[in-house]
Amino acid sequence: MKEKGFADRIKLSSKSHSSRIVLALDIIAQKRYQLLDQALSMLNTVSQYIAAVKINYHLLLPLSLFTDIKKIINLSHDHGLQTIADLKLNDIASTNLIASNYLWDVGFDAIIANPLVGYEEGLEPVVKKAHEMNRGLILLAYMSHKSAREGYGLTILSEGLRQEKVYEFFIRRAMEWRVDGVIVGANDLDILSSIASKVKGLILVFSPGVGAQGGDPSKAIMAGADFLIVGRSILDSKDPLSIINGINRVTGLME
Ligand code: OMP
Repeated sequence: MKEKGFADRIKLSSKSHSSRIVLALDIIAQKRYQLLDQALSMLNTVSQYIAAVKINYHLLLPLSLFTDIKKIINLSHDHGLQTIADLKLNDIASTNLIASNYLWDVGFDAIIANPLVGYEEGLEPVVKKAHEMNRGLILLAYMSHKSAREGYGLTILSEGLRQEKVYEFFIRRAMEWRVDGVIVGANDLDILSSIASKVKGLILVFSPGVGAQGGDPSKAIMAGADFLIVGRSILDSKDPLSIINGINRVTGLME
């Protein structure tokens, strides 16, 4: 039987942990040597109540990939969680391929990439390799911060002189490239629901921007997000579990 791909694995994890939360493990420590212990300890505290873990530059830059990051990935997998590498990959194909191969080798289940770089000589080999290996690719579609509109929200004349928004163009790319997920900020609910209705059942919608960035978890889910990417409101809390349980209560389970 064919091994399940990333999208199926994260849906399963979501069901078994009764959660749509992707924890952004954006640990900040007073001393660099404390980062790994704090990351592992946070994971041990919350692992039963989240669906996946996302690892960003906060850990990817200071920690060593094949020892420290590997420990975080192994612990996540031991708890049945999926792992996502967040470098917003955005370079020429040969560099993207080297970077993504290291991330697959260390055990990540999915990578976040920027579709702006294009397919041919851009992300093509990464998409192909991800699918060969049953791993996932997640593309940025509309980011969560205020000035997202200055790039992702621009109106462009694309092929055939068709007028559309950059995020609409990126969604077409995401469908053509058959990626597994798109990132759409939880702060602009109109854009979130317009994108979610286009990709429903085809591509998972991951939505950052709730909590610290002002978005509302239940509204984001109602607008069509499948998963919420949440960092600081959990990590900075004295009681991370109460924040997680609060989010899980209002967001319900995937169908
Ligand atoms: P908090 O704002 O602390 O909840 O963290 C949000 C996480 O999602 C961080 O790791 C960001 O890097 C990430 N993120 C966004 O905040 N906005 C985006 O548009 C995209 C991402 C992302 O790709 O994960």
